[in-house]
Amino acid sequence: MSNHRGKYTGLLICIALLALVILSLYTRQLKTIAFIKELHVPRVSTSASIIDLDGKLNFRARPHVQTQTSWNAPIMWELMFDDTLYDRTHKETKTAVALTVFAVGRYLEAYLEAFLSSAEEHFMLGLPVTYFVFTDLPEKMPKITLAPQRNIKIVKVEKHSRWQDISMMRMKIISEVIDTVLKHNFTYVFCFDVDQIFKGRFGSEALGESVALLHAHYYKLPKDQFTYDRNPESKACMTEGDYYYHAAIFGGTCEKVKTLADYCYINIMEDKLKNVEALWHDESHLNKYFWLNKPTKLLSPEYCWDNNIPNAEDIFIKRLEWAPKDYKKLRTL
Ligand code: 5GW
Ligand code: MN
Repeated sequence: MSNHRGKYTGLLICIALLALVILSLYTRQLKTIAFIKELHVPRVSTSASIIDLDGKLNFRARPHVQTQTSWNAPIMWELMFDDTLYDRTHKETKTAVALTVFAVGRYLEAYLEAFLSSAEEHFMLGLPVTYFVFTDLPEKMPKITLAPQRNIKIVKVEKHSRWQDISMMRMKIISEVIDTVLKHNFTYVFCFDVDQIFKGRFGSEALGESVALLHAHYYKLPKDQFTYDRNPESKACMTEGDYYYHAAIFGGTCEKVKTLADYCYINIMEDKLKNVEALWHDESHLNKYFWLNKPTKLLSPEYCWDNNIPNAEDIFIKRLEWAPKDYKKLRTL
């Protein structure tokens, strides 16, 4: 009898917790959405159609690296693709791309200018691109000269006191901005860390329905060394996986990226209710998402290289590099 009652109480607590998550999601959402709605985005005529040229890739161009996954998604390495074919086709179909980037607190002055001005030299040149910059310091925005067909929108966000929360709240805000603005205006959205600098072409070959990045430090390591979350208490826990993906870049169609962001945010919140935090925060949840929902395209570490890695023989072109980090300066409030 008392055993029965215990079960009921457990069930009730679970329902109450879930209701709490949904309520908190909803009320917070209302606040940010009110703000995002004020964003005026000029409607570019964009096509909803997704272009798939990946069948034309040369999977044999790079014999020393893996160029395709077991589920037949391409892994993009230099020499595999014809960049002019991708660019021409995307221009013809009027593909429009949104890039989201967060620059909160000290990250704005430390990184944003170099990130944006290098993006103007290398990111999706020739296509309409709008940068969505999320910051708590809009008045400190650097002045960047933009090429025609390229725009910047600044969205003010709160500064969270714990740095783990800044990196986690990105998922919630990305989901909201896709739902309120991006899905009406852009075919694809790419989400970037700000602490990196473009150094080479990062072009339309990187576009796809659901795009993940191979982490530069792990792409050559055996699976048992991947730093997945292994704590069964966390929703991010995984005992097996395909690759170790880097959360510094992910992208895809608005619909797919919203699904990813919602998944990560809900699971982060559920962990929070249990006082659990995944090993590598949003990245752990992102890895779980891509294990359960296979990406349709993978980017090689040529798309996000760390120059501290001594052996770069597989890296024919550095398209984006990690910016140097001074953790002490950046992470003290
Ligand atoms: C600050 C301290 C610790 C962790 C994150 C932050 C932080 C991150 C911040 O104060 N402001 C900020 O805008 N961010 C955004 O979150 C940046 O876009 C940053 O690139 C991204 C992820 O944080 P990172 O780059 O410090 O994380 P790792 O995993 O690349 O070291
Ligand atoms: Mn980073």
